[in-house]
Amino acid sequence: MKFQAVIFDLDGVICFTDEYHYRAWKAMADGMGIYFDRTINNRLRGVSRMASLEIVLEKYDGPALSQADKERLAAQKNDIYRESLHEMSTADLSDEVKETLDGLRAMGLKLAIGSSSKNTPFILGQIGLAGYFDAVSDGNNITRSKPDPEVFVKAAQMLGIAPERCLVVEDAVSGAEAGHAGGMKVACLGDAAKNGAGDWNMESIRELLDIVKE
Ligand code: B16
Ligand code: MG
Repeated sequence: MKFQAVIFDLDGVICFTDEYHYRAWKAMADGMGIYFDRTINNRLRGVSRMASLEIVLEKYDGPALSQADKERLAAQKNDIYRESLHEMSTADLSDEVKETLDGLRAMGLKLAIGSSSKNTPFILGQIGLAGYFDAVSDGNNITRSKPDPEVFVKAAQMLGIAPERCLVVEDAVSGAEAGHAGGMKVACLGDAAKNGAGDWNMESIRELLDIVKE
């Protein structure tokens, strides 16, 4: 087989937290009188928390904000977001995703997470995947956000597998760019697939079971 490992983005691939992110940013922005809508929210896909805040603040025209102010705003958003993550459960892991993961593993592939989110361990726990992956590279072990390849390169290193033998699965254009910049092939879903950002642009995650055999 061409691939020895599959590295999955989390939000938008394994589970769907977009609506929770949207509501939390919207609450923070409303509190500051900043215009925010779903089109702006779409630009935050795969982008780290602090880089997302800078995008939200493009519509802010009040007094200058210090670094401490920005950290407070990001923490405020994260508190609202974390609260909503308590609503997630094993019901948020679809059969389609679980069967695909199990199918890939049964084929002998190593499976990893490559997510920008610092909430990755909490989310994996909520959906019943704590301890499932062979490696977890996330917002807690990187210094540069996607489209920088750091999160995927670190995942490949944790697995001990060369980048060209790893397939990245992404829903964000910035994430697909990150995979390519890391020397990996990329299979896309959702927004990134609509934009043709992947080497494969899928309608269903189940297509991975065939892609890895090509
Ligand atoms: P947090 P992914 C990304 O996760 C989300 O797509 C993005 O919207 C979010 O801002 C980022 O994680 C950081 O999340 O605030 O939880 O650290 O798509 O890379 O799995
Ligand atoms: Mg994503």
